[in-house]
Amino acid sequence: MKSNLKWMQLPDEYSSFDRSKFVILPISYEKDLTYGIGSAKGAMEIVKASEHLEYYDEEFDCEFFEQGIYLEEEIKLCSESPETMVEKLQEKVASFDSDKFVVSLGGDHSVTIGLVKGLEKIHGDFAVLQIDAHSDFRDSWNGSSLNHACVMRQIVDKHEIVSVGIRSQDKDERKAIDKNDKVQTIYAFKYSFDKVKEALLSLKSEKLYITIDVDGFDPSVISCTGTPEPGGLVWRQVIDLLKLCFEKKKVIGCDVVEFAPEYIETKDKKQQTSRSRAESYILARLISKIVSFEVRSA
Ligand SMILES: [Mn+2]
Repeated sequence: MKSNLKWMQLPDEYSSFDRSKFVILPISYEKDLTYGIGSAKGAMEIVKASEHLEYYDEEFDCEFFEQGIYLEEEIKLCSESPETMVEKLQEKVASFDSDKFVVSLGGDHSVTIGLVKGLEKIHGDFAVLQIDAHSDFRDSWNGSSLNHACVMRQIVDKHEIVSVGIRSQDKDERKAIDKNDKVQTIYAFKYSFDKVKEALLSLKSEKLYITIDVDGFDPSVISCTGTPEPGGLVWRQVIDLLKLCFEKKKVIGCDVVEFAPEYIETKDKKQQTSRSRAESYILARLISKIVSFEVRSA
């Protein structure tokens, strides 16, 4: 059954596929997680929260929906193998024309493997900026190399990587990253805007894909995620660094992953906790900022 949900409940004029530059792609997928669960439901909670967004962005002085924002049907992949998930997302993303800007929501971080493969077919060469608490650079995890702990390791052979906000890793990951000259890591404890700028300017590719694991944020901003880590990036830091990406590079798309909403059961219904509801809204707002950056920089 097709749902009637629309991003921000935009009228048809601003939300039909043909007239929209932006495509929101909600993904439900989680497998073999490390600690907490629930990222399968993250995308649709962000979509529902988008209903409460203002149509105007004060920072960029623009009505960012004007180029159109189309909401795809939710892609449900929880019962699929990691291999099938990667294949299906790759096909889906490769089916869009290069003038669409795809914003994928949800799932655990392994979805990025499929999304990036799909974008390779459209855009060829590009670098990847990762906002994350974890390096995600393991060779395999729980018996699979297509696991959320291995995402960047899967991507690095074809793409330069800038990782920002990292504050949790394994010794072997550290060794692998240090000897791989395609990876630049800006650890959370050494974070500065200038370091991000320097890293972006050093990239060979003009094009950039952005993957945002919500645990890159400090838990005071986003706590509903499988593995929250203290000492992360705050809202303003993330907004400023994203803005910089759009100023310095041609951003070709992005994803926001690992949001795991929390629920409480009352006698007649199950609903998000107030914290989780707030975070769904914060992430919807993050998407409207990203759309604004692209509208302003295009
Ligand atoms: Mn991650």
